[in-house]
Amino acid sequence: MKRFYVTTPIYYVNDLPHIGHAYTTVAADILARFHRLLGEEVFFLTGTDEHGQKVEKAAAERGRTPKDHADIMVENFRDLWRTLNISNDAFIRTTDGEHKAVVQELLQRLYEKGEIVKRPYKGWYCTPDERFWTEKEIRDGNCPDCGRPVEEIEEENYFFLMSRYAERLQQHIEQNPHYILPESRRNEVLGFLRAQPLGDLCISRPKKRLSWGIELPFDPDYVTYVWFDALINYFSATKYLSPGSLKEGWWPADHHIVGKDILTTHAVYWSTMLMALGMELPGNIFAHGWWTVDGKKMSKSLGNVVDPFKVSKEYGVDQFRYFLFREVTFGLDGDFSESAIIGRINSDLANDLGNLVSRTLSMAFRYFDGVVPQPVTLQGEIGDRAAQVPLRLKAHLDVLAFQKALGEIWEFLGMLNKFIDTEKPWALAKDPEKKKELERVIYTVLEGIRHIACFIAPFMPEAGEKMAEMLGLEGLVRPGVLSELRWGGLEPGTRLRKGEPLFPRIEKKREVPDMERETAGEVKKAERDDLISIDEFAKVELRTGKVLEAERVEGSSKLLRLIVDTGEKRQIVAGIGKSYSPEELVGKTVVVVANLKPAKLMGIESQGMLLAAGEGKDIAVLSPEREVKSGLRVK
Ligand code: ME8
Repeated sequence: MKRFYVTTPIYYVNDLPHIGHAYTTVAADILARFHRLLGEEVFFLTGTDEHGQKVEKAAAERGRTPKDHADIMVENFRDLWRTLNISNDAFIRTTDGEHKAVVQELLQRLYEKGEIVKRPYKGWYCTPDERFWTEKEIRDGNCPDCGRPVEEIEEENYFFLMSRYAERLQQHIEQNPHYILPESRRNEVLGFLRAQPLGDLCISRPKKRLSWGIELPFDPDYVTYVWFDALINYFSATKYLSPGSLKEGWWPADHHIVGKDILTTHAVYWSTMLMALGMELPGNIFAHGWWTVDGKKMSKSLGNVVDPFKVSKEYGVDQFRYFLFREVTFGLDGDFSESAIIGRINSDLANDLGNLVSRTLSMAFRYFDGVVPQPVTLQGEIGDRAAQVPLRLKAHLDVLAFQKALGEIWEFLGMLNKFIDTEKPWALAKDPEKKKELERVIYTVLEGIRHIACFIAPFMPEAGEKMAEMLGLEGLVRPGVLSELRWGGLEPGTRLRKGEPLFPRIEKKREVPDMERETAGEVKKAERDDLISIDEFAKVELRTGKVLEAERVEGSSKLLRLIVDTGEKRQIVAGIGKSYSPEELVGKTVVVVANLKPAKLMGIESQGMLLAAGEGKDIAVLSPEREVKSGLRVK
C-alpha cells in the first residue's frame, strides 16, 4: 500500500495558537484526509517545540518550570486541533523521552563522523531569536531580523560543518524542481546559496547560559540548539509515533509544510543535516505565506491577532477551513477580514453548494417521496467529468494548489446547478409523460452530490458527512472511496433524509471602515446638491409583484427572465443570475419599478426593473418583510 507522510512545524509553547498555526495544520489535514480517501496509508504529524530560550523565558515570566509551562500550553494546541477537526495521527512533544534519545543518537553519530567540531566563537547574539549574527549582518547594534538589540558573546561551542554541503544542496534544489515550493521561494533559497558561501551552524548552547534543552551526549556542559533538536522531530516521530503495525519505512516525509519565515531552517539546516547523516531528503518543503488582518500585519501590540477558536465558533469550522484555502493561493500572503469570510460563505457555500443540495433534496422529496429514483439512462458528460475530478484533485494537491483543487470541485457543482436550470425538473414534473426524464435528472444530480460529498470531505469533513447522511449513505466517506467511486453507483431505492441547511447564509451588516465613514460625512456637508423632492420621488412607481416564472437567459450567466404579477403580468429581465437560481425566485414577492420605459436586454424586452442590493454573486433582492398582495404601491 502506498504511504504518505506529511508534517506541520512543531509550534512553540510560549504562546497561544493563532490563525497561522491553524493555517498550516489545516493544510496538512486536507492532504492527509485526501490521501486516506485515495486508499493510502497516511502518517500526519504535528506537535510542539518545547525547548529553548523562548519557552524558558515565557515559563519564567509566569513563575513556572519550563516543563510545567509546556504541559499547560500544549493543551491549547490539542484543543484547537480537536475543534478544527484535525485528523493528526500523532502529536509529538520535543520533551518526549523517545525524541530526546533520537536527537542524542544522531548528534553522537555526527560527532563520531567528524561532522560536529568544537570551536571558539565570538558573535552577536539575539536572545529572542536564539541566533548568532556576524558583525557585518547586525544593524546599528540590532538584530537584522527582529530589530531588537543583540549582545556580543564569546564562548566555545559546537559547530555542525554545514558549509561542506553547500554545493550538494544547491544541486539537489536545482535538480528537483518540487523540492522547495512555491517556485518563488525556491528561487530565493537558490539566490541565497549562490550569493555567499554557506557558513557552519552553531548547534550548542552552554548550560550556564541556557539549561532548558537536550544535553549533548558528548559534552554535559552544553545543551542542543533548539532548531537542531526541533527539526529532528520529523524523523524521531517515525521511530515511536507512526501509525499502523509496521514501524519502519516512514522516512522520508512527502511534505514538510512550513511558514515562509522558517523556510531557511528547513531548506538549509534540515537538508544538510540529513545529508551529513546519510539519510534521504524529504520529497517537498512547502513555504506558505502570511495572513494580514484587514490589510495590517497581525501582531499582539495591534491587538488584531486572529483567534481560530473564535472565528470557527462564529462562522463554523468547515466555513473557516474553506475560507483559508479558497481565498488565497497557498504560498502567497492573504488578507483576513470578516467581510471576506462572510462573502465566501454566502456566495460559494450557501449559494452554490448549500442551495444545490437543498433544492435537489426538496425536489427528490416532492417528486419521489424521498427515495432515489431508478434512471433508465445516465447523464454521460456529467459522469465523465465526475470520473476525472479525483485525478485532477490529485494533480493539484501534489503541488499543494488547494485553491485550484477547490476550483475544480466548484466547476463540477456549477455543472450540476446549470444542469438543473436547463433541464427544469419542475417543468418536467408537470408532464406525466416526462417521468423518465425527471428520474434521469434527479438521479444525476443526487449522484453528483454523492461525488461532491467525497470530493469536499478533505476540506470540509463535517459537510461531507452531512451530505452523505442526507443521501442516506452514512459511512460513504471512508478510506479508499476516491479510488472506488463509480458513476452510477448510487443505489436506486436509497431512502434520503431531510437535513438542516448545510451552510446558512450569514446576514451581517458590513462595518463601515473609518475612512469610508469620514468621506461619507464630508460628502453630506459639501456635495449634496443632488437631492430630490418628495414629488420627484413620487414619480417612481414602485409595486409589489409575485414571481410566477423564472428561467435563465441563454448565453448569459447573469440574466434571468422573469414573469412577475404586479397586478398585471409583465416580463422583467434581471441581472441577478449569479446570486439566484430561477427555482429560488418562483413564488417570491419582490419590488418592481413599474413605470420604467421598456428596454431590451439580449434581445428580450424588460418591462420594468427589480429592486436589489449588492453586486455580482452577492446580490440580495428586496422583498416585503411579510406576505402582501401583488400590485401594492410601495411608498
Ligand atoms: O517557528 N500567517 O514555531 P512557531 C500565517 N517552533 N502563518 C503565520 C503567521 C501569519 N500571520 N504568523 C506565524 C516555530 N505564522 C518553530 C518551528 S519546526 C521544526 C519548528 C506561522 O510557533 C509561521 O510561519 O513560531 C510558523 O510556521 C508558525 O505559524 C508558527 O510557528
